Amino acid sequence: MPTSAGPGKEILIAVMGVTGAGKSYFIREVTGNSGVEVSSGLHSCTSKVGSYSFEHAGAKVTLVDTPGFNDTTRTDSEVLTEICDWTSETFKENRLLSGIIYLHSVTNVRMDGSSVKNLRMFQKLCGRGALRNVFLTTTQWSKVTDQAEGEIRERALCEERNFWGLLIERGATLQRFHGTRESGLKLIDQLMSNQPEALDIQDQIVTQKRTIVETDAGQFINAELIAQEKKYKEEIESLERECQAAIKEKDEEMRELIAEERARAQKKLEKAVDEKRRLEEMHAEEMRRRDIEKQRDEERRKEEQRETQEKLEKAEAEKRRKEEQHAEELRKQEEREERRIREERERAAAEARRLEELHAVQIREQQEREARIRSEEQEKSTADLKLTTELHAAQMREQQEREARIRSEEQATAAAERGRLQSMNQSLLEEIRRKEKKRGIGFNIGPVGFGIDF
Ligand SMILES: Nc1nc2c(ncn2[C@@H]2O[C@H](COP(=O)(O)OP(=O)(O)O)[C@@H](O)[C@H]2O)c(=O)[nH]1
Ligand SMILES: [Mg+2]
Repeated sequence: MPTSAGPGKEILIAVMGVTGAGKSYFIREVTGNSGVEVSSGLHSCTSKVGSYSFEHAGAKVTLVDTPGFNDTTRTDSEVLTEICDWTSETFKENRLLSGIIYLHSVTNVRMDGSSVKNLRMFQKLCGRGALRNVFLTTTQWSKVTDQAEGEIRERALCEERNFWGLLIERGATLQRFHGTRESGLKLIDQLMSNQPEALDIQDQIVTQKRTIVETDAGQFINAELIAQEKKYKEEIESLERECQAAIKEKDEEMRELIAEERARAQKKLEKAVDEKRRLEEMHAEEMRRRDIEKQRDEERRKEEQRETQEKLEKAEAEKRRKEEQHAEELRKQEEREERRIREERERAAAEARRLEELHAVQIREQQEREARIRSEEQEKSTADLKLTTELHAAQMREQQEREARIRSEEQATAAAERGRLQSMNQSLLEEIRRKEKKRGIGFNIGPVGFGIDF
């Protein structure tokens, strides 16, 4: 069962093979879409690429019907162009193929030229990378009367390296489609879990920007046409010679047969030449388109460059503006910061001043307090001193008075003593005088020279 499919996911599967292989039949059976046109004869119905989607296993499965390179109504280059347009478009939309179912009718008794050419074209379109997503599928088994015969043909397809052998060696898988929806869904279920891959043609056209003629598939068609041109020219020359011989031999019947043959070869040659010319014109046209596209790309590139330059300049200007704005903001911020610091300093200075003043006031108060205390102490000590002095003075006075009193008392005592002594002396002198008088000697004794000092 598929694992990688999920809701909303698209599984893209291309159905390829020669006209008549059963591509449209397969798609109609699997999708159940009766609108898919299945051919009833040898003429092809699928001349254009057509997509048919249906819901399956929770995913949208899109089957893509492609024209074969043996289309009865279109040339190989037209078919290639049709396929290139579709593959390029889906590649640009990032829609890669999860699988390619390459159909081949098992009723084909042998590998005819168109089957081989178609397979070569398929190889060129697909490349080696996407081969692991390729189912080489045999169809129309119900039409084979002898199953064993069908199996022999299938085995021959796989064993022949020029046909499916090499592709199987390189990763493609052999499958069978039994003509029923169930059988078709079995194939799709196996492809759903594949890793989608790009085809070589998508890479060459979209990524490498080659023209269709320059792609491997385009080169293959071109080489085929050159080979055809050469082959038909040689065929015509040979028929020409045969015709001359018939004329020489006067074989009118043979000459007519050869002339018819030559006319057919001539027609084929003209067709090949025509297609080759168309291919060349297509190439020239594509080259012109590519040149115009290149020119447009160049102009777009220049325009983009100019726009990028403008954007760059704008971005530069914007950057400058932002830088200036930032610088301005920084400057303002710095100014704010400076102002804040200044204010802070001023506030701090004011606070310091206030504190100083407060301190000075406190000191002053302290000093005043101290001075007051000192003065009070001084006053007190002065008063004490005065008191002491007064006390001392009083004591001195008392002392002096006492001394004076004592002196005075002593003086008085001394004076009294002197008086007493003087009176004693007087008394003594009078005594002497009186005694002298009596003996008749008179002398005058004055106060004797002695005295008593105190
Ligand atoms: N029975 C049977 N017929 C088939 C099968 N595939 C294709 N056909 C018939 O083969 C013819 C060509 O088929 P178609 O799908 O148109 O081929 P296309 O050119 O590859 O698209 C048609 O008549 C189909 O009915 C098949 O698997 N079984
Ligand atoms: Mg068809």
